[in-house]
Amino acid sequence: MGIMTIDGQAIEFTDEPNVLSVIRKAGIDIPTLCYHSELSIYGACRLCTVEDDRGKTFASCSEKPRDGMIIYTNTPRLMRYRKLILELLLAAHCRDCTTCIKSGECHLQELAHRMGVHEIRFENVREIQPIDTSSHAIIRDPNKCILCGDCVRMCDNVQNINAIDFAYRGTDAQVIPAFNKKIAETDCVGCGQCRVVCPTGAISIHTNIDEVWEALADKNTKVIAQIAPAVRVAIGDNFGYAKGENVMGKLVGVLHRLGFDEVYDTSYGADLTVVEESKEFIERFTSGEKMPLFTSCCPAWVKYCENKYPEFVPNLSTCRSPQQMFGAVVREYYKDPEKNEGKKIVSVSIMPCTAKKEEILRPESYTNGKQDVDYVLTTTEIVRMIRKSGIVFDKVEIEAADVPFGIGSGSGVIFGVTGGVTEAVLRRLQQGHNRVDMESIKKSGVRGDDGIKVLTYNYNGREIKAAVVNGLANADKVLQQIKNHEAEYDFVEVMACRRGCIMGGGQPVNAGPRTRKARMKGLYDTDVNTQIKKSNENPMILSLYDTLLKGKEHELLHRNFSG
Ligand code: HC1
Ligand code: SF4
Repeated sequence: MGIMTIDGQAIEFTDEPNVLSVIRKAGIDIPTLCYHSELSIYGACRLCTVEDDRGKTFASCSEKPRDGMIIYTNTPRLMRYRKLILELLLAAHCRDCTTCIKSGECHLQELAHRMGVHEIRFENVREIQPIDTSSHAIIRDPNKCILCGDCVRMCDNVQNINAIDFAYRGTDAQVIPAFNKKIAETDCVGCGQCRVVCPTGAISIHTNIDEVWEALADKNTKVIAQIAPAVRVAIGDNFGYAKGENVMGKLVGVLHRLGFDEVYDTSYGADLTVVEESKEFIERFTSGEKMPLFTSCCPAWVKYCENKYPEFVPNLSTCRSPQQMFGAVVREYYKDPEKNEGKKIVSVSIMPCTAKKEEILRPESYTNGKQDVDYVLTTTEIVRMIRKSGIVFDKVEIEAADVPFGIGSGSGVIFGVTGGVTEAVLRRLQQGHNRVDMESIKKSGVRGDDGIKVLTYNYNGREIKAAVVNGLANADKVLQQIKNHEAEYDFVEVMACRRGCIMGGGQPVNAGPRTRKARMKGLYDTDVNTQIKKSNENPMILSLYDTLLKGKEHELLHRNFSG
């Protein structure tokens, strides 16, 4: 603890990790390009450089706060310095800003405007590099990379994958996959978290917007949408709503206006997953085989497990993810000529996640050798489509999702936040279903945004020990514990993205702690306002088991993992 003077203001600090955090505490939004509070400090961009009372300059992100420090953040020298840094960065950057996918959201562009960089005195001598479109999740454009290293540290520190790294030196330096491979040839799991922290358009979403426009325009096609839980609380603030507000009703209305014939809710698919996964869990818990059971609804996690821990593949639940269960059920439902009206069915899912684009292509999730979901659009892509259409989001009347697949329980909705799958499964196992029963599960330690949470639950006199994990580096720690017999669990939920799908790689960017909390609260509030709390009490699910799913549970709802 101590006091430092920032631009003449006395500011107290306690456990702030660096001078930059104290400056931000003082209400000064000092520019940075390579600083993220959750990543290791790199100190490369130097934009956060400040000056002390003796005229010494230093990067505030990599300096510890000391009692009695006197610093200045906005002297003419610093202003000139920052402008020069940006000018140099822009000099080595491709300048197709008007057509860049990141235009309007690009942090470099924003800072250049803020710092008054309106001309660049230097010539761009960097050689043009090929764009890597090999991944179905992300696209890498090295010509837009400013070498801040944010993606490298995200992929390493948070996801423990190291699919990309710095290569070469000096003006030849680049961020590339090892041995200059294509990104699809690496261990990349498609989580898109590198894209979330990339300040420019160097990493972007592999978009499927054009294919979906085409389907929407085709009169002989019935286009079906499913909306994932985490989308509804992340899209509204792009159209003037409060952060985290659930705008599902508006979104359904907008999608109908865009031309989607039926708009359903992936929470329905999540309810199916809960019913199937709970059944599978109890079978394994009773027999003791293939324990602990790992959830398998996050495709980036599944890929990570296959790549790095193939010995644990049998522990993954055989359940398809909610997206895939939903896709299979929808495909089956529309086989009926009365339902498809003689039209081709195009199934589109609206997801917070880039890895879902790869999941739809995994053959073990196909039904009878056929792909179920045709396209995945991320929240970011659907925002772009809505903007392009000119539809004014808040002018559209709210609408309910369509039947029969538009009703999800509260359990299905909370899938979008870390701990949601575990909480939903425990609800399923709980005998009662009143407020008190639900409250006891909520208080079990399943909620909150810690990277690893451990909890126990009493099931018929036997203790179930569960671990709830988010972030793949955290998953790695838990897998190592299990492997080394340092911990024993019965049920392990893993979501690759920190805090779960609400922070997925396809969500709109620039989401700080306030946004994270608001999205989390948005989903939990939705659950509170949903009368059906347990997946197995969703009447639309129950009727499905007696009709379309009869004898087809395995064919439509389960898969076989490779490895
Ligand atoms: Fe998710 Fe899931 S919760 S994986 O985060 O299990 O993407 O929202 O749709 O499939 O339901 C994502 C979210 C999503 C699936 C569900
Ligand atoms: Fe790494 Fe995920 Fe980016 Fe792939 S998508 S490079 S795994 S952060």
